[in-house]
Amino acid sequence: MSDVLAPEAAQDAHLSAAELAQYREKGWIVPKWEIPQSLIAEMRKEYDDLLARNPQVASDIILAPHQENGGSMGIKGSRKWLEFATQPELMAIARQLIGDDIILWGTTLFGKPPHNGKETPWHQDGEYYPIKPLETLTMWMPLDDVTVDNGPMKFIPGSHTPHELFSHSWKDGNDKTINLITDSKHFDEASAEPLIIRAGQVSFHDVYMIHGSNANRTDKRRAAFIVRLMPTTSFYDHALGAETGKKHPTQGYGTRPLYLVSGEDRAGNNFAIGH
Ligand SMILES: O=C(O)CCC(=O)C(=O)O
Repeated sequence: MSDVLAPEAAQDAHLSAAELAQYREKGWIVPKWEIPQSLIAEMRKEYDDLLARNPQVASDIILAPHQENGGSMGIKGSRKWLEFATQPELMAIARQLIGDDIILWGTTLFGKPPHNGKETPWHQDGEYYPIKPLETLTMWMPLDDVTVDNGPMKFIPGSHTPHELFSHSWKDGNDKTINLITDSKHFDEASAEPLIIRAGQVSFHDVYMIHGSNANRTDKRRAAFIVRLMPTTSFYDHALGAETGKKHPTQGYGTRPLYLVSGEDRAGNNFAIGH
């Protein structure tokens, strides 16, 4: 695929009414538009460089790779991840889903390395977030092709529709990327749909949707770059994040920098603590 977007490719960076309806009904959407393969190659190279610069860090979950100086895990990151996160086509699609005014408040790399890439248990993203009212759109971009075997994301379709956080229970163990797990009484695992997409495709999912991914036991990596966006009508409460984040110190919810990536701050106080 060429770097220069053909006109029809640019048009694909737009969700049709049917795609918007699918997002509302199921809780996620994979648009027709794809990240050009040349950019995927750049992202993979940036990922390899990041791992080389941070040899002390396990690749299963790396928080805030876009922060050059640390972030909550003390990663030596790079602003390149901000550029990847805010490419115009992604922003155009995000605006259709959460409106014109958008704050980027987080990025993560889930590495799913070969052979023993950790499981991400069932959860709702919103269980963790200090955002009021709770809103976040996640953009999930695999750097490698996802197969049925290498730990695809699994979604419980429609689980976002009550707009409710279900009960979660803490399960100890460092065999998983997160420890707060949605209680099984709230959903039917048999209804899960795996997200089998190739590198270049992007999935957008709702903050209330129940999802997770199995361990990767194959000999192929399944890394993904994840971006968290919120409409600026919500308030990112750093004080609450510091409190609730005590259970997840590496998440750094109390110190996350916010980036206004589209429009203006409608809540008006998101930048009161300065960024
Ligand atoms: O990449 C994964 O396997 C899990 C990602 C996830 O749970 C998320 O992005 O919310």
